[in-house]
Amino acid sequence: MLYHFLYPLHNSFSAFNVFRYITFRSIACAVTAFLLMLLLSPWFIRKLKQYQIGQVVRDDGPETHLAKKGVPTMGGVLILSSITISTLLWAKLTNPLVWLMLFVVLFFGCIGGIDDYRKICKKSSAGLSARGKLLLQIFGASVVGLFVLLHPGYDGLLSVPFLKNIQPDLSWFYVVFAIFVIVGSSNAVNLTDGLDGLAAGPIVISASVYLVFSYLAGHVILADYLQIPYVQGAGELAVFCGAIVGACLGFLWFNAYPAQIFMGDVGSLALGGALGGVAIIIKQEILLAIVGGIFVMEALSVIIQVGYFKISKGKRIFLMAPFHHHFEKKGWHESKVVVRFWIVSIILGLMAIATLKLR
Ligand code: 57M
Repeated sequence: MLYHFLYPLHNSFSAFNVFRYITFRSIACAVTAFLLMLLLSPWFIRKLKQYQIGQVVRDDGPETHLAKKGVPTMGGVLILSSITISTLLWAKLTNPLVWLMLFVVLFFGCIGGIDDYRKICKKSSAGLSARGKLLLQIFGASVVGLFVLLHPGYDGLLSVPFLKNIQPDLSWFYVVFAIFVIVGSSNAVNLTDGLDGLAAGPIVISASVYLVFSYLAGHVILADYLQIPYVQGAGELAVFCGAIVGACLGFLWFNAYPAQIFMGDVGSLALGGALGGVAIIIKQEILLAIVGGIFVMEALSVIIQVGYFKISKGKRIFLMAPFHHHFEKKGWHESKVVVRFWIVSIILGLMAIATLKLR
């Protein structure tokens, strides 16, 4: 919004020329989202306590988690508010990709919010049915897939890291692929969000990497030089990624151990869906498996554990899934698990950026 009001005045006020630069607006957006979280979280935490929107903790988890009962949750409502406000302030609002990503993050946030509300406020043992949640996620993801496939200037080509000359045209199957990436990412982040700061850290790292890739994908000269797909208008998604980085850093300030607030499904499903959506739109889908390796590992640990549990009629491969609980059961303190997962996430993020030169 600020771009549309202030950049046109740059002939009178030369300083306003800065609003044309995506780099400036991405950083400003991140700082805005961060400050909104820092300023509003104490008030929001008080409100969550006042309305008794506290975490219900299952009794079959690590014993240390029982002490977390009642911790205010649904902090994702504030995260998504900060992301939306900052993006509306700093992004070019004539760019359809900005609105598409705001739709994704808010639609997936609503799915998570309904789930949280049913679980916490209605004290029902379960939130949305798994089937209901999945169908809603598939619908949200299919909107992105159809947009990319049908919108002029976009296509169903799949880019493969390291292999610049291989770009299979998935055509209509691209919608199915987009659903797999976005729904998979949403649920993987949801499973990861099981320790203080465990989800927010890798989200900040992943969104930072996608901020860089969005900028490059939207820059016709740099995209050509780096031999990555040029995606018209993708640069504005760097501003959106900046909002995610800033909002999650601000959330981490209060979610760091011992957490004063959890993000809830409203946050984890939305942020995972947003990462998947950006990956699809800027055509860096497979890259998400690298930079979001922590999320992939956590989801795979559950798939392997549940699958083996059923096949072996009750045996387990891990002490507990998702993977972070396995290390807790091995005696690692929660903070040690989280910081070590962050370290792995940073290494994966650096490897993801390195793929730019490995083509
Ligand atoms: C998402 N939710 C956390 C919080 C957060 C199939 C099975 C693997 C599903 C899985 C599951 O239920 N996943 C749901 C994980 C929960 O966090 C809430 O959920 C939101 C994110 N969706 O924002 O509101 C708990 O996580 C802890 N937490 C923190 N700090 C945070 O910043 O400490 C969360 C955020 C919170 C809090 O304790 O209550 C969760 O873990 O439920 N199930 C599991 O993850 C369970 N694993 C399991 O059942 N494993 C079995 C299966 C695979 C056979 C096994 O390995 O044998 C574990 N989760 C819990 N208890 N809570 C273990 C049992």
